Amino acid sequence: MATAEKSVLALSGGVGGAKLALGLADELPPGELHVVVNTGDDFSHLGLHICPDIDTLLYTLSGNANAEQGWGLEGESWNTMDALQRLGGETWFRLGDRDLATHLWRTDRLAQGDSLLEVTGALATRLGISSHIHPMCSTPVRTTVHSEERDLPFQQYFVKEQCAPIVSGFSFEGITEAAPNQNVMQLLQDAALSAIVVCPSNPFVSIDPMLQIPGMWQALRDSPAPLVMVSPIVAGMALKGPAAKMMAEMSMPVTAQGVAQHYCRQYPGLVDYFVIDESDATLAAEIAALGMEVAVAPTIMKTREDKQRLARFTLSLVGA
Ligand code: FO1
Repeated sequence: MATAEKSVLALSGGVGGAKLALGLADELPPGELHVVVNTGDDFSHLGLHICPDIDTLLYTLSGNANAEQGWGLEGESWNTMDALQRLGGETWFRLGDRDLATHLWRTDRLAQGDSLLEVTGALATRLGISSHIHPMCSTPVRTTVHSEERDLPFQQYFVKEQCAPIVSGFSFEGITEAAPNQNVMQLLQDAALSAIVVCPSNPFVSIDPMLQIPGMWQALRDSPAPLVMVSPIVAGMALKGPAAKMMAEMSMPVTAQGVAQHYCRQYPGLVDYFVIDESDATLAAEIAALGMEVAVAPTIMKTREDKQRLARFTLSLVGA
């Protein structure tokens, strides 16, 4: 996939990452943003192929996301779930009536032999999205959460058990056989790529699955484009989701520095610039000692303007 135009590549999980992806899409000319998305949260449920992070990106970038809930579509109705409940079916994972259309359409297209890459591209086009959304790979990778008592499939941990089990680690079934999305690999070698932005997503269950696909993190490190990462931990709390709880349970410091240390240890030389929130400014020197340029900015994204401001900041850091 040769890109004549300039481009920026973002790595994103679901809600937190999609916020910055939206800011980047707003700030860049149409078609310049590429987003590689975690598929470790995907699962098969009620016979449907569900891709939560891809759908959060699709709905956010097309302006249809339920911002309050953090997942699914705005203005959703729940008639199917109500009917399913009456039948005694499984309703712990809430699929809205309109959201169901996405899962039905995707599942049908996959059954007809299309790849997840093709199906995702078609969904983005039909939703009027000019950015390019790339699933991290086409073959199934499934995140397993290891807790003290047992191992749990990701959605069971996250939704059914509301992140209550104490985690001791994670594994990604299918990762060793997974091949990185070739469109992403080509983009990483393209001179037109001006920046790689790692959005403030969960390091362990959103970003790690992407980086651990064989060859992926090394290709990101070796790309001529500089890599900017935005800390998902601000003032000892996660911007969204269970990242802080997971860090505490794995005896890691629950700080932006703890996040930086994780990436330094696992992926040496990957991160060029690490963006921390103003409230964490005192950590800058210690993080810089890990071998990254540290930049301080307001990173909490409540409004659309907050998202655009952080996007402009990350892009300006690398002159993109
Ligand atoms: N998250 C929930 O907390 N409860 C749900 O019932 C739920 C349903 C759901 C349906 C479709 C979809 O695409 C996402 C959904 N999510 C739900 C969100 C999702 O499980 C998580 O946000 C991600 O996997 C974590 O990034």
